[in-house]
Amino acid sequence: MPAKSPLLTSAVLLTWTVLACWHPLPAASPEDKPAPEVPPEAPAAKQKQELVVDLALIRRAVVNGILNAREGKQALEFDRLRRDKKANALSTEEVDARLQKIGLRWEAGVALLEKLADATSILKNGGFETGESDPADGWSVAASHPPTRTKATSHGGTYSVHSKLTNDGATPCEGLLRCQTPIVAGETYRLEFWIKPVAIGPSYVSQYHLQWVGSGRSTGFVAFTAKPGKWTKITVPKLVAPPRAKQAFLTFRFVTGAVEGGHGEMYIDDIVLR
Ligand SMILES: [Ca+2]
Repeated sequence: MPAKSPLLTSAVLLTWTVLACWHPLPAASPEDKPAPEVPPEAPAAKQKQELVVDLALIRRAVVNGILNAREGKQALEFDRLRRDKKANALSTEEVDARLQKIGLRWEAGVALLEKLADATSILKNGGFETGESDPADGWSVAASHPPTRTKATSHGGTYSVHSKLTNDGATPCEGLLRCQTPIVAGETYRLEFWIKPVAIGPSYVSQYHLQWVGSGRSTGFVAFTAKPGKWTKITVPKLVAPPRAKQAFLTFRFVTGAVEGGHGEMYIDDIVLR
């Protein structure tokens, strides 16, 4: 057997050493990039999470004034119908017969379940429907031009909150809408709300700010906007409560800059954190 050349032996050893030490780096994924703490203005969720309709949820919706007792019963029965239809491919006649028994049209049933989804929110009175005074139960307002509760328009129910700012000369205006709710550190939350801008004038900015009380962290002020004239849903997914966070302190800020003619007007409704 011919002796191995020392050169070949060294080459083999080197290859083995390199192979043994080489750990391929994982492929770069979007998560590797330093992501902003929260995504900026995000479009409405394309896929809604499946709503689990049970008696506890119905009870919560009724207690919070999201549905009345009759609607609660209808929502429960409609959800059963929806599931049966999906599983058993019911005929049109069978669906119609059951809808008649429930006392609903299909679209009305879907609308009830959408309202019911708000009952999964950990924010109380996100639709501003309850409260004797301005702004509404569970909310506070502040700054030079505080927003007001109104019946002028709403996304859901009767009420929404309105902010209208018009600079006097170049003096800026600001309105704050706030609420606070207990949260669980480490859990992932999702913020949803509806806005209807009326006018977005020079220097006008609308923002949300979520402070994780107890952790010293926040999302910072994040701007949101939409086309004036119609209700638009803003969704902020994947808000992870940091360690030691005990409460979420949510602020909506409407503000103009120090410019002549600065103005802006917006309605906000159905604010949900879940
Ligand atoms: Ca409302």
